[in-house]
Amino acid sequence: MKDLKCEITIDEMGNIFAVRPGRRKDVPATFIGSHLDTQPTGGRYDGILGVLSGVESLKRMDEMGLETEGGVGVVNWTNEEGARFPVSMIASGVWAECIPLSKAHNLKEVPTVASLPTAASAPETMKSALEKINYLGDVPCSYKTTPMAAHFELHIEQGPHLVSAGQRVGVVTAVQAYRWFRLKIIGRDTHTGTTAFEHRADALYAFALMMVRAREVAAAKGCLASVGIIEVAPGSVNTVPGQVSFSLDIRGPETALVAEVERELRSDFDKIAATEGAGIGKPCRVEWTLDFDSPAVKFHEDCIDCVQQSAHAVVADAPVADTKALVRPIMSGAGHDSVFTSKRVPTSMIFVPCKDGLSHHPEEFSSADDCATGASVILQAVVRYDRK
Ligand code: HGY
Ligand code: MN
Ligand code: MN
Ligand code: MN
Repeated sequence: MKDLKCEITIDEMGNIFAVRPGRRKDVPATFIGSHLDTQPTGGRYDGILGVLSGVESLKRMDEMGLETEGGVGVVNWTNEEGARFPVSMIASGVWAECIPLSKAHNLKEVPTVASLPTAASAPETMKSALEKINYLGDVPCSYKTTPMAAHFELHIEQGPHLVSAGQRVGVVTAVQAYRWFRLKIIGRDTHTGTTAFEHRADALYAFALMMVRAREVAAAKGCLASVGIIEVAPGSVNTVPGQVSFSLDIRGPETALVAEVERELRSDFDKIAATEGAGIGKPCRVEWTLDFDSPAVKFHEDCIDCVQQSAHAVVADAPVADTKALVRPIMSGAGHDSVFTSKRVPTSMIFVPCKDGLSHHPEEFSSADDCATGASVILQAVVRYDRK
């Protein structure tokens, strides 16, 4: 960024905004945004491609000597993944004034991540982590303080559809709904050698039955239910676990379906808990905590149209008969910062294919050609939008 003449600000969520000024100072800049944070075993493209496409776009504008009407900016949204601080898309959520700053700053590091050699020695809050790396800016984190004319995001698909159909660009029309919970099953610690099955309140056995049920209920409704973090206590070979805490990520194409899965699992988990330990009159019980709720989002037609035209223009010189086949509408299975920016400003998003549809994995890969195609579409869309 050093050779780009940009105005850089960092806000109180650590979001970094770099704006290349345009002719007019009285209108907000148009932003290209995504995130640089990743997963414990994340890849090199999820989020990072989007931010780099923004930097590359500003460089290309400089090389072309292009003067835009409004400014054009790049934004790196903090903690989009929710891997280190367990609420995803939180910094764009605070910017959109959909999540309170206090909730974000008080988030405690996920213990498994806190134990990673690269993370801090003891679990810390998001605010202290931002202070430690000097990313706790004094600019309020809000769309009112850092207004945007529009937000464009380039991302790898993180799924199999584009790559299996040989398509080049996915124009994101919608993002599925998802909810994140923390659950705790409370049973009773007992000796593994002296306690018959019917005299146990085995929290881990109850958890195993709940996992099977979660997949059955979610699959029946075309949804997904996943557990990514589990902690078993007391954690001894010869003590039946009396407590299991775990994360639950429920996703579906419609908000109502996710709500139905949640409702059904709450009742089914209670039934499973009630049977485990009934023999001793001390059945297990389940506690739920909702950490995050992102309803399904549809992007506005006008925004989709802007990137649609740019995508066709970019692939037009591809050596294939029908370029229409190279660009397709697509729903996103993953959450993105565009979910929250779309609540406040015109937002559009495009995908490029990734190898085997793999993501949140070290072998995540998108070819240089696909990355370049995506970045060209974003550059074209921003210039097109600026000239509207
Ligand atoms: O969880 C997600 O969909 C994204 O990786 N934040
Ligand atoms: Mn991402
Ligand atoms: Mn991700
Ligand atoms: Mn049921």
